Amino acid sequence: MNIQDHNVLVLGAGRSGFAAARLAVLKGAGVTILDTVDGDRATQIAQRVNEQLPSVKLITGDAAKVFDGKADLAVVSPGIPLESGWGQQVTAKALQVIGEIEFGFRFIPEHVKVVGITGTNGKTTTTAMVASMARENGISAIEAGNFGLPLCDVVIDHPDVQLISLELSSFQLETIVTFRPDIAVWLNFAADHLDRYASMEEYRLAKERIFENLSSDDPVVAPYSEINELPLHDLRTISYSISPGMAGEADIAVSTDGVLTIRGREADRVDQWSVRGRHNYANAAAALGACLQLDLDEKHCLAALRHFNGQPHRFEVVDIVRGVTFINDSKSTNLHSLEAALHAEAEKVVLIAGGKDKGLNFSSLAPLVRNRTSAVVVFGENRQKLATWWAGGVPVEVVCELRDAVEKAAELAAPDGVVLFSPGTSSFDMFDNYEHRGECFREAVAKLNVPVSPSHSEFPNPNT
Ligand code: UMA
Ligand code: ADP
Repeated sequence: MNIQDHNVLVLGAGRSGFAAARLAVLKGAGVTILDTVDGDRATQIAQRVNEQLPSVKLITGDAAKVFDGKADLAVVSPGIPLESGWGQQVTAKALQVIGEIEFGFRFIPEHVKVVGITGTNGKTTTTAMVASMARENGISAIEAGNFGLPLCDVVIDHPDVQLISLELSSFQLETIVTFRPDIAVWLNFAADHLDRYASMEEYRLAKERIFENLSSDDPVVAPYSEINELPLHDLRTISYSISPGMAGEADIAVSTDGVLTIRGREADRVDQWSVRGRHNYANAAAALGACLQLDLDEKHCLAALRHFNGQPHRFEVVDIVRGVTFINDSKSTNLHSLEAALHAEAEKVVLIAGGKDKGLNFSSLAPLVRNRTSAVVVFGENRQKLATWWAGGVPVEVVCELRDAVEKAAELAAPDGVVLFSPGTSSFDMFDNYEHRGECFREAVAKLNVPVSPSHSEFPNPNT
């Protein structure tokens, strides 16, 4: 793609927008960045642009909202819906409108392999697994995309990379045009992001765009049970499954007693792997499917799984306190991830759930909650609703703060039990983000380890 002396308009000055602007400048374009933010954040952006991209024109706040200049190319950040009034208005006079993934993709050398990974849950974990399997094979691989590192940054900063394990959100897929991964991985689909999409169908169609430029030789890795529902036409599929009795059906399967089979042949046992939880076996099977299609060595891929410990805040064991295991699954922000977490452990758990009330109805999970938990502690904005939906069967305790939830759960857990923190909704009622929420959980668990001083507990100071 030649953009020398073209006018490039970049929408959004976050990670994607900044990376796209860097790449456009490097390729000789004249660049304008628009960002509707004002105040301190706008000042910070201006400082960064002045220091690192002095040739770029930056327009923020109200001036950005009314911008109506022309451009040869507009590159849109994923957090900005193209259908939004502003998105449409400012891109109306651009000759071409694409997203950051499409823009970066146009500059990736042919020999670099791209594994594109999408799905409602498991993208980050699977993206990291693919990269770690590739590295175990001696290949220089990097995780990028929704994972956190914009594709345009990879193009600039990692010229020697051989494989890009690319996490793709529906937001990013909305604005592709020619993007075509060497291998597409479809993990699963469930309700989410209904604040951005008018319907589940619209959300699904955005995700399914990962397949739209594939040709019949390009492999697609997908769950066995979903293959017939995907728009794959004549594409080559590699199926995987963690459902019972699938060893002879799916190309890659994990049986209920933990045996991994590849095309029916016993290849490994999941008790050799470091990750915990059945949903992570599905992610591992998908990652393996992609890597084997790249002709990576199976033994090295399986070796990677032996020391792949998962990603922080995703079904992560943070501590064992007086025999009780505490699992931090703060990244569980929808019903589907909560459901997976409840299925993940063999024994019943004490569940801590709750958070922002984003309009989700959790009543459908009541039977599973009764089956898979010995007690539940709910906290956060939607706590009363959860308590009502899940009442009956197992004790449901209602508390306000996460710290109290951890203490209560510790009391309720059996001596060798498991406390599972899988909120099932977003964190913005009480925390900056899911990472902050996960750190608070970790701190609350650490406090359980601190012995309470007898003078404090038995003889409280009446003045405090
Ligand atoms: N902005 C406007 N006007 C608007 C909306 C936003 O000017 O109407 C500006 C904001 O002021 C801000 C910038 O746009 O300065 C932010 O752009 P962005 O929201 O696209 O965020 P980036 O920093 O570019 O990060 C994006 C992804 N964010 C989103 O999709 C919301 C990151 O995914 C991704 O890691 C990063 O690109 C690199 O590829 C995050 C995410 O939350 C992790 N993703 C969602 C998820 O996983 O559920 C999809
Ligand atoms: P994503 O990047 O798609 O959000 P993550 O790997 O960050 O996926 O995991 C998000 C949440 O989903 C975590 O709570 C995690 O435990 C859960 N999860 C991971 N893999 C799966 C899966 N295959 N199915 C359902 N839930 C999953």
